[in-house]
Amino acid sequence: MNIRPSARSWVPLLVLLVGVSCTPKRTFQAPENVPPETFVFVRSPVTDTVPARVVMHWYGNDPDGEVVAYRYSWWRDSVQVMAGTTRTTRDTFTLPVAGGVRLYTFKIQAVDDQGAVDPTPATVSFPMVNSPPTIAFTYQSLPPDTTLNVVTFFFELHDVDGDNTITQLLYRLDTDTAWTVTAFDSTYLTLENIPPGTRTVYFRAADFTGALSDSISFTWTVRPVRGSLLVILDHDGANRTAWTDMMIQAGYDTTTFTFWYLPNELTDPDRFPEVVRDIRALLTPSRFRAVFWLSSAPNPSDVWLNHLLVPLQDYLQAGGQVFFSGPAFAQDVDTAFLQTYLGLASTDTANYKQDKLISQYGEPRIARDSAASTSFPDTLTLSVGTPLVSRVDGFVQGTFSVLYRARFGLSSNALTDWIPVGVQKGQVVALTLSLLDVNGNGQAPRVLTEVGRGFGVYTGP
Ligand SMILES: [Ca+2]
Ligand SMILES: [Ca+2]
Repeated sequence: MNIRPSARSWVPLLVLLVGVSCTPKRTFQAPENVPPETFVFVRSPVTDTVPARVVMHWYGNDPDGEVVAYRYSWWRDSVQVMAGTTRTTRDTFTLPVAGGVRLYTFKIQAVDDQGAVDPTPATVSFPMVNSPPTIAFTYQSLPPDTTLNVVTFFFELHDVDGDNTITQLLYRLDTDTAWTVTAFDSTYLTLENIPPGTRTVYFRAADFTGALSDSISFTWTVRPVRGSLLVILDHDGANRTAWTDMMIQAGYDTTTFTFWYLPNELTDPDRFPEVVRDIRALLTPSRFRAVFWLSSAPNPSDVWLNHLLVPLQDYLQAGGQVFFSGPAFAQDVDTAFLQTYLGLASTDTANYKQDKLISQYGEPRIARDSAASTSFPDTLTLSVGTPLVSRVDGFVQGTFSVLYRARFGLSSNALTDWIPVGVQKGQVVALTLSLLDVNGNGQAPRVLTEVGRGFGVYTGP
């Protein structure tokens, strides 16, 4: 098998090469590069004027090569206001159109693969005008008729010249003498320290030229903040009177604490950011030394607590103190939160995840923990009085102090152990029962008294 050309087969090739080299030299004359040609059009409907934000389209042809880039420039009268180079054939431009109608010209030149620039730029001129932005409250985002002195508003803001040209949000309360101007960097605004009473607030938006939107307004009632204790009723508006009575029975003067009712409905996601913003602004130790977070809602997915753990953690880390009382407390609270703030053991977390804690219907018997090293009086007992028809959780292991233990007597597979249902670790006290449900012997209000005394917010006898 012959895999190499034989010596004889090279001969004609050599002759050919020699023959070429013998031909008289002739200068190769490359054809001159033809520059590209550019075309432009504006996609916006050009009526009398176009908005200050405009979409331009263009393209270029090069007869003897390729178009590799485009140089563009914007001119107002004879002044260049913007220029650049791009590889695209479409872009959106926002022109600094201030005041009235101004004539703008767009020039575009294709550049070919030889670096030649179209000597006859494509141009288009049209009158442009800036329009003021528009502002509206986000659908179904308005706060309730009555709030505390912190309220978050959410907005829909638009500008035909480009939403990114909106630069300022302005507001004015009826108690203000002038508009307050804030940099517009989000679609909500949290107002704090609002004076109590019937309030009206006005909002406007402004674009980068200072063009102002119409104003929108909202009127509502602001309740005063009282004392250094915040009592949050979570999904428990129906029991307002019962909780108020218990606070009074506990010895709290109604001027020494502030009620905050979290709305019963969790179903509207638009309300979430509002409540989260408001509670984040409200929950500072300098404003409230302690929080009683109370609920009788049996379904943990209904309560707000689980959705507000981040602001709660911030509050606790800043030195705040919290007492939780509710049947939903342990069922759905993030286990990392329970581990961090109540010392819940990881083994207990595993039990919890496997739903092996107390989670049965029936009537628990509740006892003070005799080994608890707390300031709670041993005589402070709790009793359900009537059978509970809600689930009750408990903790098995952790570094917490046990205030109360419970044992179920009615369930066929009742746990034999007395499981901790009231625990304390530092600045957090948690009772996995609603105090309203364990006042069978009339002692539940005293739990509020003792917890408040420990937190330094109880001012009664
Ligand atoms: Ca060319
Ligand atoms: Ca505008």
